[in-house]
Amino acid sequence: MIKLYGFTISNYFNMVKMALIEKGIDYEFVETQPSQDQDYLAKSPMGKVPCIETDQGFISEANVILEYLDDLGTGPALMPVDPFERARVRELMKEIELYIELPARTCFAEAFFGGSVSDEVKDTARANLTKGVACLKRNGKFAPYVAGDTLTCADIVFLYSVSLAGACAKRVLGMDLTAELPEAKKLAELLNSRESAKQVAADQKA
Ligand SMILES: N[C@@H](CCC(=O)N[C@@H](CS)C(=O)NCC(=O)O)C(=O)O
Repeated sequence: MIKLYGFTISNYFNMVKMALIEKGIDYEFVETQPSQDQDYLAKSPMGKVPCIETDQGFISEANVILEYLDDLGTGPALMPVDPFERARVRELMKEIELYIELPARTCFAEAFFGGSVSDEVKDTARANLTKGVACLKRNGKFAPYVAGDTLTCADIVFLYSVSLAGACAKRVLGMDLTAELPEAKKLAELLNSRESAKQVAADQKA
């Protein structure tokens, strides 16, 4: 059985958890904090969560894990079959992580952990987030899912990245991240109404 390492507050962890639930794959939860200990680095080479343990070994990086789970072939597909459409889903996942999640993360210390970040960092984050959201508006289909008419891995990344980045942007930058992207609000509602997302949210709350 797959073991899922991480903790329920982690948005990246929750992406993998939602995918496991969507696909109906049994897993064992191993509560784990990120760590630079040699033991954990042997599992997750950057010491980050999530990672999963399979019969063949460990895999880290959330969107790689999402695709691996889909490749197992159990449950509903979360990636298109067509190579071009698959690439489009990967493109969206990468854009969301690089241009929305990561700029927002530069302000997480102030948003969520009682720290503070400089005005310079905030200005850079604001500029990068504005570009990242414009990219998502330009490239997302929202029909109603981010890559088209079917739920894909990109929706899972979207749900847990854009919501957290939005909360961070509001708190630290006074910015409504999706003000220009009402489609994103609708999609988040749609995704949050799925049983998988409800379960993830309930576990997070607990
Ligand atoms: N690119 C990684 C990012 C994972 C990540 O940043 N996880 C956070 C927890 S939400 C973490 O482990 N942070 C500790 C660290 O960066 O050392 C992925 O896709 O899984």
